[in-house]
Amino acid sequence: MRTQIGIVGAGPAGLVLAHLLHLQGIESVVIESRSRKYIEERVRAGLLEQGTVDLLIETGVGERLQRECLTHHGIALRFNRQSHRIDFHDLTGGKTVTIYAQQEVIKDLVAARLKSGLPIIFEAENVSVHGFDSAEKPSIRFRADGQEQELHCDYIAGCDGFHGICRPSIPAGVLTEYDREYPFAWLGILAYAPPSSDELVYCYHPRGFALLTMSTKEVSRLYLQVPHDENIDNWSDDRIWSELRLRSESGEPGWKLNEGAIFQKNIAGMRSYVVEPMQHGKLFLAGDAAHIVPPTGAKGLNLAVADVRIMARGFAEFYKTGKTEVLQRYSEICLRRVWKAQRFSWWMTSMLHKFDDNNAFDERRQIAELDYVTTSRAAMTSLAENYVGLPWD
Ligand code: RFL
Ligand code: PHB
Repeated sequence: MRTQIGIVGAGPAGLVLAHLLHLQGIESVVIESRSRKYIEERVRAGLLEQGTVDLLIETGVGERLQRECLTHHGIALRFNRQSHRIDFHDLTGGKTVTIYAQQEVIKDLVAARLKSGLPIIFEAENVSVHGFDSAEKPSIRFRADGQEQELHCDYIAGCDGFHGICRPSIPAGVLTEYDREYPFAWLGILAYAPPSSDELVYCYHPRGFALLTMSTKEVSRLYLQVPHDENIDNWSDDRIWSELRLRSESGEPGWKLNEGAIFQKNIAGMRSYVVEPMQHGKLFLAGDAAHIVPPTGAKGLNLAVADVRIMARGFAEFYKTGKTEVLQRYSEICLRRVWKAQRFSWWMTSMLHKFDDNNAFDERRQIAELDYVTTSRAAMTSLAENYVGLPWD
């Protein structure tokens, strides 16, 4: 089997890349270890930056998104029992963010690709990448439909997420890892309860952080800061609701947390991680395969899309002109944006979470920071422009 670009992973990075390449007339094959059903049903958050939404619409896969999404013009930061709104629309010259779950983006991209008759190989086993750092042509070996197969290609795109095989296939000594783990995790739930507020509410509370967000107008998505090694069995539905009520309490007249049946519960760790460079020979990494952020800034999917936008530009330049200027600078171009998103995600996380080693000084400082961010137009603008997404490059 032969193609121009072999793509490992059918997450947002792999599928958006395959779509952008197709629009440029570049062939690719997507190789995914899970089933179509699994990737289309894996429930993930989906807060999309303005630029991500614009890209999906402009490239013809935003039709259902436009019909079903929820557009948000701002968020609230809540502390000392008071909410403070950050008005993105006003502060960024009309930009907004959009709620549309990640698995819905996946469904739309898979449907578009299959409708065009283009290949995605699901349930590929023993995927491995070869020949990307030598003069020979790269290839991807895997087992599918009961047969060992090999895909020969010009380049490999490693879009296989944080636990994938592409990054670890790069020889030792090439990559430098930058890593920070946080001493807490997020317990997340989905509940059949209409959102209590039209916009997201980020709550700083002496008991720990809480986030009120939503999946649809009928389903709330709610998060609580918990210790990093917390066991989900310690959290009954009653305990979750009582903790959410406490942490989201507000003096606003009429404030009430809407409650309902919880139908999903999980705990996810928090980490900041980057590898440099994001490329080696003819293997290019994108999305979570190269970097992860704590979810407080809602940047993960958006960064994955931003990476593959640059990668697609590089491949287009190569196939049109034979030049590799953009490909050679791929890592450098992406990392400037990645590090700004890392900084923002770390800053939001540090400002809003309770750290066990915080003393009374740190707590006062955190409140002063929140007070500043919600009263200075300059500080609010800085938060807003990062949240809606910095320019692509
Ligand atoms: P993905 O989505 O992990 O996709 C990788 C794909 O590769 C497949 N794979 C393999 N395929 C072949 N061979 C192998 N050996 C393979 N190994 C793995 C996997 O099955 C999968 O299909 O990576 P990608 O494409 O880079 O996309 C990254 C995003 O998914 C991720 O950053 C976001 O989910 C992060 N994230 C959020 N991002 C946002 O932009 N907005 C949000 O609101 C948001 N909220 C979140 C989040 C992540 C969270 N968790 C679970 C940490 C909230 C949470 C709680
Ligand atoms: C979500 O909707 O699940 C979500 C929103 C914003 C975040 C993280 C998660 O910062």
